[in-house]
Amino acid sequence: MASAAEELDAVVVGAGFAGLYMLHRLREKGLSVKVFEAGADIGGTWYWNRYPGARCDVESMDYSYSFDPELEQEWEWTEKYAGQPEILAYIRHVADRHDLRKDVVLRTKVTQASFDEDTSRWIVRTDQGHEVSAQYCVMATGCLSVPKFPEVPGLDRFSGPWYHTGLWPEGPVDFSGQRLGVIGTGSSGIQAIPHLAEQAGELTVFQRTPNFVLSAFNGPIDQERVADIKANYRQAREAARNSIFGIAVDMPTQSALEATEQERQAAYQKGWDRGHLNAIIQAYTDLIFNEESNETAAEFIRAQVRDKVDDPATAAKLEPRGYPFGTKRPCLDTGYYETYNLGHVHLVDLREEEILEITETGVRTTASEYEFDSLVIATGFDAMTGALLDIDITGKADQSLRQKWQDGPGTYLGLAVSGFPNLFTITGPGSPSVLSNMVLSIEQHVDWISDLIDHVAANGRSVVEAVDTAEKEWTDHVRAVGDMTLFPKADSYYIGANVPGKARVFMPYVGGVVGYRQKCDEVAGNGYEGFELH
Ligand code: NA7
Repeated sequence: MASAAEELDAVVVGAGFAGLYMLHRLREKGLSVKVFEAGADIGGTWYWNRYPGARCDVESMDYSYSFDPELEQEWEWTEKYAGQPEILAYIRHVADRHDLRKDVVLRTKVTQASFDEDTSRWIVRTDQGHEVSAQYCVMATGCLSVPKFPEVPGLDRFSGPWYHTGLWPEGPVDFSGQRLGVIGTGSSGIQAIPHLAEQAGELTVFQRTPNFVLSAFNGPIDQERVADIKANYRQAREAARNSIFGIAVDMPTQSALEATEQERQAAYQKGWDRGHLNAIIQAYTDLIFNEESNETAAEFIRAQVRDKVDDPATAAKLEPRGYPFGTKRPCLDTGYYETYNLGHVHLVDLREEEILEITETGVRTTASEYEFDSLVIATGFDAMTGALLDIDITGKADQSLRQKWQDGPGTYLGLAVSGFPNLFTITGPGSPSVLSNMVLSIEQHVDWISDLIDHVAANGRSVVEAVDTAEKEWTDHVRAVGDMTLFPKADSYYIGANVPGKARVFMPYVGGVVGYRQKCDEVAGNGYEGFELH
């Protein structure tokens, strides 16, 4: 255990993709850094989400660090979309390669961070009794790291084992022959369900909102494509940086309504066959802005559902309706819809019957009582702000972040918060974050923060703080851009709708990775306008 008030240059909270790269960059400058990580190992999201079928929905060649060109060449991904074990192995490899583990304290949760105005330092405390004092505090806590549970009573009473997808145990879990219930059909549920169906004797899925599920067409990685990317990795990375979602795709030039029905079908089919999260949404310029255009893509996907699911009544329940395509994160699947053609897999539509409680033996709804041996809870996360507000963070004048963000998060560029000097949030609310290739956005944030820290030192100062007016202006801009799109029309975690009582505010910046990067570079180029140095 650390001695009381150990003095550091920086504390980083979280040892996932973001925290590990931040550690690397800060240590390169010769700063003393400690990373606190709640998990028993490094990896963040990829440590916790080890449910069967857990897989990235960004292609392996894109979802990887770019800062180490040798690593880029050496590492060999085996699949188009890497599974959780492979991504975790990659993160561990990077940590060993750069000797990062020695500064990571595992099994340790940061509980409190307070800015001491007398010393201009952060005092950070953990559940293991650490108390450290640091000039900088970097929150690399992840956007999807605080699990959300169903809002119905009784999970504690259920007599069988239950598992949240985001807190999956390390050891093997065997559902062979069991009566298994799954609550939730977001990416986690959709990835897990085909695997769970292989084991379970009877599998019952509780669906509240049907999702738009695109086929991943996953498989062994295309070696020709790998060779091509590796030969031109710098250009490939640059293209990704200059894209909307941090993944380079051909940019559309036409509105969906300008195309004929036949042209649209061909374009959507091409996007579908590509097996890619953004290929359909970026088939036309206006799918995310215009409901009528959006509906043409939505209907194309519904037709795929009808095609794949044998029973028309089940297909009708699975057809996504009630919100525009793309405004809740679409899912990439392997065999999801086909799973409902198996005789032992049942779908309960929670728009027809509501869950009232979880009982000792299963789930009771307004229509029926279902008995289970085990339950899988795939109900997602308190996204974007959950992990930040989980920590008791106090800035200047004893203002708490929880207080400040009561009506929704306000940040400058999603990176900094006024009143909280020398505190940075990697992929924080107000940055492209969950609407982008996270690894790419993480690298951009870490590099930018790292340059800002250099700037502070080069100016002989020790404190940097976002200016209140710059924060307000940026936060208004984030909302205004969100309002130009169809995103606010869905009850998504992007808008906090999945957590009862959470302020309904659109949190990620949807202006695109390329424009966001330009803005950050512009701010830096103008002497870090919107920040004050002390
Ligand atoms: P998501 O995408 O938030 O999905 C959670 C799912 O759980 C979704 O279908 C929810 O329905 C459902 N849910 C949530 N609460 C309940 C209750 N109380 N009752 C029934 N169903 C409920 O989380 P995931 O873990 O699947 O994916 C998170 C991200 O990981 C994903 O976006 C990718 O980036 C990877 P709802 O739609 O809210 O009606």
